[in-house]
Amino acid sequence: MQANDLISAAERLRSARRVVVFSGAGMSAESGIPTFRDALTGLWSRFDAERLATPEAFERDPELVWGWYEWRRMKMLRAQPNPGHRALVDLSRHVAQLAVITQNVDDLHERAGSTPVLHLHGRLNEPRCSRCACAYPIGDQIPDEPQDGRRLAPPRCARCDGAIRPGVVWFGEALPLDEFERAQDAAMQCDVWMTVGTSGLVYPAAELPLRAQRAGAWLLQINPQMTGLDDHYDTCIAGTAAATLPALITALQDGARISG
Ligand code: BJW
Ligand code: ZN
Repeated sequence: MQANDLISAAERLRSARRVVVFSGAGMSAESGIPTFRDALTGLWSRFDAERLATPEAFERDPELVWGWYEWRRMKMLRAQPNPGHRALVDLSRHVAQLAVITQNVDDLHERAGSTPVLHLHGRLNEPRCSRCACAYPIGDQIPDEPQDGRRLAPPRCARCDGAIRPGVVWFGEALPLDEFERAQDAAMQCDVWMTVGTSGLVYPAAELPLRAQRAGAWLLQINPQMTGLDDHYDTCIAGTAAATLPALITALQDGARISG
């Protein structure tokens, strides 16, 4: 982790009024939730996205898809927010306005205490009917039997008997309009945009940092690896979310003590 970059990022944050944190799967990796595209540990190194993360896949084989998402939902329920999630809650006490925009389908930002959290790709704990779209109350019980991702029949809708589907945004589906519009507004209005733990490969979410930059924001990226969008960022800090974000808060607090 580069100390100078941390200090200059902390200075930017100190003078910012509106800050956006844009998170991806790397944010929750240190909570034990696998990313998608990391070469050895990513979900898609073992599972085929085409067979699992499209509306066509659910139509073709609902039991395969529902079983896989239930396995992931159980992983999420067992996971806890990591020091990176908690550092963002600390950050919100240092800036006038902090919005979290996440591509993640887990609820770890909320459980850490962040608010507001905009979910661009939906939420694992909000399944709905695939036919009439009404919400299905799934609860947060973790079964005694290990849920290992095997095929599982989706529950049926109480209103129309349609199959219940995961509450996530699959490839080819539109993002939730209200949350995407609010994310676009936040991008246009922020002074600092901070991207954490995303490969930046999935659109339209990946356009948001560029939109923020065009509107005048200063762009910071935190990721242990390079990403396709590195060249667009004003500063890239190579490090993980759970190590870098608390270090950034420490730098912010140290600077405040020195200048105060
Ligand atoms: C760490 C770390 C640590 C590791 N600390 N970091 C051009 C323009 C517009 C659209 C398209 C386009 N070309 C193609 C499209 C279509 C498509 C798309 O973008 N495809 C690309 C793959 C090319 N987009 C869509 O289909 C979207 N919809 C759409 O465009 O609709 C149009 C429409 C309009 C109107 C009506 C109808 C349609 C929808 C996209 C939905 C994406 N859904 C998924 C699955 C969600 C469900 C599920 O959970 O299964 O969302 S895909 C998957 O990727 C998931 C993620 O949110 C998303 C982003 O992944 P993320 O978070 O970046 O994870 P990784 O694994 O890629 O990266 C992890 C990063 O963390 C890495 O960089 C690591 O280094 C780092 N890391 N450990 C910090 N400890
Ligand atoms: Zn229904």
